[in-house]
Amino acid sequence: MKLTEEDIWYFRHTGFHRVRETLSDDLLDRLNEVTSRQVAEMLEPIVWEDKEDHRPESVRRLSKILDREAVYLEAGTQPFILEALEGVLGPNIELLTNKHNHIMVRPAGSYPVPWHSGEEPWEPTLITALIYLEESTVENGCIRIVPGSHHRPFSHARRPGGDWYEADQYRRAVPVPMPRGGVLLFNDCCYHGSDVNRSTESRRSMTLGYRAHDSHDVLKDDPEKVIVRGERVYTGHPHPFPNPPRSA
Ligand SMILES: O=C(O)CCC(=O)C(=O)O
Repeated sequence: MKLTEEDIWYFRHTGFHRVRETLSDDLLDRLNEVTSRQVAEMLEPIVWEDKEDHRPESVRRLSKILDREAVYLEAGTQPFILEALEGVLGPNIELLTNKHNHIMVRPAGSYPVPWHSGEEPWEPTLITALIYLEESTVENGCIRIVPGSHHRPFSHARRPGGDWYEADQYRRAVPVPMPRGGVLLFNDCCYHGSDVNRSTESRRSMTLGYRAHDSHDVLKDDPEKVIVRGERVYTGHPHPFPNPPRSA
Protein backbone atom coordinates (compact mmCIF):
# COMPACT_ATOMS: atom_id res chain seq x y z
CA MET A 1 0.00 0.00 0.00
CA LYS A 2 1.25 3.47 -0.90
CA LEU A 3 2.10 5.80 1.97
CA THR A 4 -0.47 8.51 2.58
CA GLU A 5 0.54 12.17 2.54
CA GLU A 6 0.39 12.09 6.35
CA ASP A 7 2.59 8.97 6.51
CA ILE A 8 5.17 10.71 4.33
CA TRP A 9 5.07 13.88 6.41
CA TYR A 10 5.67 11.96 9.66
CA PHE A 11 8.33 9.78 8.05
CA ARG A 12 10.19 12.88 6.86
CA HIS A 13 9.89 14.60 10.24
CA THR A 14 10.48 11.79 12.72
CA GLY A 15 12.81 9.84 10.42
CA PHE A 16 11.05 6.50 10.77
CA HIS A 17 7.97 4.62 9.60
CA ARG A 18 6.40 1.32 10.64
CA VAL A 19 5.00 -0.28 7.50
CA ARG A 20 1.38 -1.45 7.83
CA GLU A 21 1.77 -4.77 6.04
CA THR A 22 3.82 -7.74 7.23
CA LEU A 23 5.68 -10.55 5.46
CA SER A 24 3.68 -13.73 4.79
CA ASP A 25 4.12 -16.72 7.12
CA ASP A 26 5.42 -18.79 4.21
CA LEU A 27 8.21 -16.29 3.45
CA LEU A 28 9.06 -15.93 7.15
CA ASP A 29 9.31 -19.70 7.56
CA ARG A 30 11.67 -19.92 4.59
CA LEU A 31 13.78 -17.01 5.86
CA ASN A 32 14.04 -18.55 9.31
CA GLU A 33 14.86 -22.00 7.97
CA VAL A 34 17.70 -20.69 5.79
CA THR A 35 18.97 -18.48 8.60
CA SER A 36 18.91 -21.32 11.15
CA ARG A 37 20.97 -23.43 8.77
CA GLN A 38 23.53 -20.67 8.21
CA VAL A 39 23.84 -20.10 11.95
CA ALA A 40 24.15 -23.84 12.72
CA GLU A 41 26.83 -24.25 10.03
CA MET A 42 28.50 -20.97 11.07
CA LEU A 43 28.84 -19.85 7.46
CA GLU A 44 31.17 -16.85 7.21
CA PRO A 45 31.23 -13.87 6.92
CA ILE A 46 30.05 -13.58 10.52
CA VAL A 47 30.35 -10.97 13.26
CA TRP A 48 30.71 -12.79 16.58
CA GLU A 49 29.44 -11.77 20.01
CA ASP A 50 32.83 -12.84 21.29
CA LYS A 51 35.74 -13.07 18.86
CA GLU A 52 37.27 -15.91 20.86
CA ASP A 53 34.11 -18.00 21.08
CA HIS A 54 32.97 -19.45 17.76
CA ARG A 55 29.77 -21.38 18.46
CA PRO A 56 26.31 -21.04 16.83
CA GLU A 57 25.05 -19.39 20.07
CA SER A 58 27.67 -16.69 19.63
CA VAL A 59 26.71 -15.59 16.07
CA ARG A 60 25.78 -11.91 16.39
CA ARG A 61 25.47 -11.05 12.71
CA LEU A 62 25.47 -12.89 9.37
CA SER A 63 27.03 -10.56 6.78
CA LYS A 64 26.58 -10.41 2.98
CA ILE A 65 23.20 -12.16 3.04
CA LEU A 66 22.30 -11.19 -0.54
CA ASP A 67 25.11 -13.47 -1.76
CA ARG A 68 23.90 -16.35 0.42
CA GLU A 69 20.36 -17.31 -0.61
CA ALA A 70 17.79 -15.85 -3.05
CA VAL A 71 15.13 -15.72 -0.33
CA TYR A 72 16.81 -12.67 1.24
CA LEU A 73 16.46 -10.65 -1.99
CA GLU A 74 12.89 -11.92 -2.28
CA ALA A 75 12.18 -10.44 1.16
CA GLY A 76 13.96 -7.16 0.39
CA THR A 77 12.02 -6.65 -2.84
CA GLN A 78 8.52 -7.33 -1.54
CA PRO A 79 6.25 -4.92 -3.47
CA PHE A 80 4.73 -3.50 -0.27
CA ILE A 81 8.18 -2.55 1.01
CA LEU A 82 9.22 -0.90 -2.26
CA GLU A 83 5.88 0.92 -2.46
CA ALA A 84 6.44 2.37 1.02
CA LEU A 85 10.01 3.33 0.13
CA GLU A 86 8.76 5.10 -2.98
CA GLY A 87 6.98 7.59 -0.71
CA VAL A 88 10.32 9.08 0.33
CA LEU A 89 12.79 7.89 -2.32
CA GLY A 90 10.73 8.40 -5.48
CA PRO A 91 10.21 5.86 -8.26
CA ASN A 92 13.81 4.76 -9.01
CA ILE A 93 15.23 2.79 -6.09
CA GLU A 94 18.52 0.97 -5.60
CA LEU A 95 19.39 -1.61 -2.97
CA LEU A 96 22.97 -1.27 -1.78
CA THR A 97 25.01 -4.41 -1.34
CA ASN A 98 27.93 -2.65 0.36
CA LYS A 99 25.84 -1.14 3.17
CA HIS A 100 24.15 -3.31 5.83
CA ASN A 101 23.23 -6.43 3.81
CA HIS A 102 23.17 -8.49 7.00
CA ILE A 103 21.03 -10.33 9.53
CA MET A 104 21.25 -9.29 13.13
CA VAL A 105 20.87 -12.60 14.92
CA ARG A 106 21.15 -11.03 18.39
CA PRO A 107 21.32 -14.26 20.42
CA ALA A 108 20.17 -14.42 24.07
CA GLY A 109 22.37 -12.11 26.12
CA SER A 110 23.62 -10.23 23.02
CA TYR A 111 25.33 -6.98 24.00
CA PRO A 112 23.93 -3.58 22.83
CA VAL A 113 24.36 -2.07 19.38
CA PRO A 114 26.18 1.18 20.25
CA TRP A 115 24.52 4.51 19.47
CA HIS A 116 25.33 5.59 15.96
CA SER A 117 24.15 7.55 12.97
CA GLY A 118 24.79 5.44 9.91
CA GLU A 119 25.22 8.41 7.55
CA GLU A 120 26.09 12.10 7.84
CA PRO A 121 23.24 14.64 7.39
CA TRP A 122 24.75 15.99 4.14
CA GLU A 123 24.87 12.61 2.44
CA PRO A 124 22.14 11.43 0.05
CA THR A 125 19.20 9.98 1.96
CA LEU A 126 19.72 6.33 2.80
CA ILE A 127 16.72 4.45 4.13
CA THR A 128 17.38 1.39 6.25
CA ALA A 129 14.80 -1.38 6.29
CA LEU A 130 14.69 -3.71 9.28
CA ILE A 131 12.71 -6.80 8.34
CA TYR A 132 11.82 -8.83 11.42
CA LEU A 133 12.17 -12.61 11.27
CA GLU A 134 11.23 -12.73 14.96
CA GLU A 135 9.31 -10.43 17.25
CA SER A 136 11.33 -7.57 18.68
CA THR A 137 10.43 -6.33 22.16
CA VAL A 138 11.86 -4.04 24.82
CA GLU A 139 12.95 -7.20 26.67
CA ASN A 140 14.89 -8.68 23.76
CA GLY A 141 16.58 -5.40 22.91
CA CYS A 142 14.50 -3.71 20.23
CA ILE A 143 15.94 -0.82 18.28
CA ARG A 144 15.70 2.68 19.78
CA ILE A 145 15.66 5.69 17.48
CA VAL A 146 16.16 9.39 18.25
CA PRO A 147 13.24 10.93 16.31
CA GLY A 148 14.18 13.92 14.17
CA SER A 149 17.93 13.50 14.68
CA HIS A 150 18.45 13.27 10.90
CA HIS A 151 17.56 17.01 10.77
CA ARG A 152 20.31 18.03 13.18
CA PRO A 153 21.91 21.32 12.08
CA PHE A 154 24.99 20.81 14.32
CA SER A 155 27.83 18.39 13.78
CA HIS A 156 28.11 15.50 16.18
CA ALA A 157 30.25 12.36 16.10
CA ARG A 158 28.53 9.62 14.14
CA ARG A 159 29.62 7.14 16.80
CA PRO A 160 29.64 9.06 20.08
CA GLY A 161 30.80 6.10 22.22
CA GLY A 162 30.64 6.13 26.03
CA ASP A 163 28.23 4.34 28.31
CA TRP A 164 25.09 3.22 26.46
CA TYR A 165 22.65 4.17 29.25
CA GLU A 166 24.36 7.45 30.18
CA ALA A 167 24.40 8.75 26.60
CA ASP A 168 22.20 11.69 25.55
CA GLN A 169 20.85 9.41 22.83
CA TYR A 170 19.43 7.06 25.48
CA ARG A 171 17.38 9.89 27.03
CA ARG A 172 16.19 11.14 23.66
CA ALA A 173 15.42 7.85 21.93
CA VAL A 174 12.15 5.96 21.73
CA PRO A 175 12.01 2.14 21.70
CA VAL A 176 10.41 0.73 18.55
CA PRO A 177 9.09 -2.80 19.24
CA MET A 178 8.09 -4.70 16.10
CA PRO A 179 6.03 -7.83 15.37
CA ARG A 180 7.38 -10.93 13.62
CA GLY A 181 7.18 -10.14 9.91
CA GLY A 182 7.05 -6.39 10.53
CA VAL A 183 9.10 -3.89 8.52
CA LEU A 184 10.59 -0.74 10.01
CA LEU A 185 11.97 1.93 7.69
CA PHE A 186 14.16 4.73 8.99
CA ASN A 187 16.48 7.42 7.74
CA ASP A 188 19.90 5.96 8.50
CA CYS A 189 21.11 9.40 9.53
CA CYS A 190 18.95 9.15 12.70
CA TYR A 191 20.84 8.16 15.83
CA HIS A 192 19.88 4.65 16.80
CA GLY A 193 21.06 1.69 18.82
CA SER A 194 19.62 -1.35 20.55
CA ASP A 195 19.76 -2.72 24.06
CA VAL A 196 20.95 -6.03 25.53
CA ASN A 197 18.83 -9.04 24.59
CA ARG A 198 17.56 -10.00 28.06
CA SER A 199 15.40 -12.89 26.81
CA THR A 200 16.38 -16.53 26.37
CA GLU A 201 15.85 -16.51 22.57
CA SER A 202 17.46 -14.81 19.59
CA ARG A 203 15.98 -11.67 18.02
CA ARG A 204 16.57 -11.88 14.28
CA SER A 205 16.10 -9.07 11.77
CA MET A 206 17.42 -8.38 8.29
CA THR A 207 19.04 -4.99 7.69
CA LEU A 208 19.05 -3.57 4.15
CA GLY A 209 19.89 -0.12 2.77
CA TYR A 210 18.08 1.68 -0.09
CA ARG A 211 18.74 4.93 -1.93
CA ALA A 212 17.16 6.85 -4.79
CA HIS A 213 19.04 6.27 -8.02
CA ASP A 214 21.17 9.34 -8.79
CA SER A 215 19.95 10.51 -12.18
CA HIS A 216 23.23 12.42 -12.74
CA ASP A 217 25.32 9.26 -12.62
CA VAL A 218 26.90 8.76 -16.02
CA LEU A 219 28.05 5.24 -15.21
CA LYS A 220 24.98 3.19 -14.48
CA ASP A 221 26.37 -0.23 -13.72
CA ASP A 222 27.70 0.09 -10.20
CA PRO A 223 28.19 -3.55 -9.14
CA GLU A 224 27.32 -2.71 -5.51
CA LYS A 225 23.85 -1.41 -6.40
CA VAL A 226 20.83 -3.43 -7.50
CA ILE A 227 17.99 -1.54 -9.14
CA VAL A 228 14.86 -2.87 -7.43
CA ARG A 229 12.20 -0.45 -8.66
CA GLY A 230 11.90 1.89 -11.63
CA GLU A 231 14.87 2.56 -13.89
CA ARG A 232 18.26 4.24 -14.06
CA VAL A 233 17.35 7.52 -15.75
CA TYR A 234 19.87 10.12 -16.90
CA THR A 235 19.13 13.85 -16.64
CA GLY A 236 22.55 15.47 -17.12
CA HIS A 237 22.58 18.72 -19.09
CA PRO A 238 23.68 18.25 -22.68
CA HIS A 239 26.86 19.98 -23.86
CA PRO A 240 27.04 21.95 -26.06
CA PHE A 241 23.75 23.34 -24.80
CA PRO A 242 21.16 23.80 -27.61
CA ASN A 243 20.98 27.46 -28.72
CA PRO A 244 18.41 28.87 -28.44
CA PRO A 245 17.66 26.58 -25.46
CA ARG A 246 14.66 24.33 -26.00
CA SER A 247 13.78 24.77 -22.35
CA ALA A 248 15.24 26.49 -19.31
O1 LIG B 1 18.59 -4.30 14.84
C1 LIG B 1 19.39 -3.79 15.61
O2 LIG B 1 19.57 -4.26 16.73
C2 LIG B 1 20.18 -2.60 15.19
C3 LIG B 1 20.37 -2.60 13.72
C4 LIG B 1 21.43 -1.66 13.29
O3 LIG B 1 21.66 -0.63 13.84
C5 LIG B 1 22.21 -2.06 12.13
O4 LIG B 1 22.04 -3.19 11.66
O5 LIG B 1 23.01 -1.22 11.65
